[in-house]
Amino acid sequence: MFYRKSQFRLLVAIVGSMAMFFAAPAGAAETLDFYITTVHVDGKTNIHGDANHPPEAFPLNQSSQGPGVALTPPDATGAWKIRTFIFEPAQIIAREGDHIRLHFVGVQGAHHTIKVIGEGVDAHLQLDRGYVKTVDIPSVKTGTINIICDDHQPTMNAQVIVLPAAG
Ligand SMILES: [Cu+2]
Repeated sequence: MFYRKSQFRLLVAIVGSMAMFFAAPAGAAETLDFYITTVHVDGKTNIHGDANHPPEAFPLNQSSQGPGVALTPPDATGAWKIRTFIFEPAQIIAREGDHIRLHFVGVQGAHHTIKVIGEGVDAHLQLDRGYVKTVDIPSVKTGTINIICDDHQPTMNAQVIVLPAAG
């Protein structure tokens, strides 16, 4: 067979792209974007009761759990609240070799001091409300990556669970 040069180049390109397609193993590494939002959850009630609640006593004997769980005693009207800080989502699954990007979205809480620690990862960031900050991990390793907010312990934690690559 005889091909003109331009036809030959085209043929090489097509065969080359097919080879790449067939060479890609099942379960090949992916690029994954995860958005992790800062959240606080509030429970509000009143020692005298209100339109939505029966009377609820303030938990006087509850020992402090740290800044991640804040109890605000009853005000002059008897209203009191509990607030806890969390990441949403708190658990993420990836596979060995995946390229993952963790985008932290500051929605609730004025400020968070966040660390992302695992095999080959040691990132520290300051996150103010209204900002999005990204931790880019080009190739994750099997194991656990811990995400911790130093400002809101013991509750504000998350994990990336990295499973072995698919066979
Ligand atoms: Cu925090």
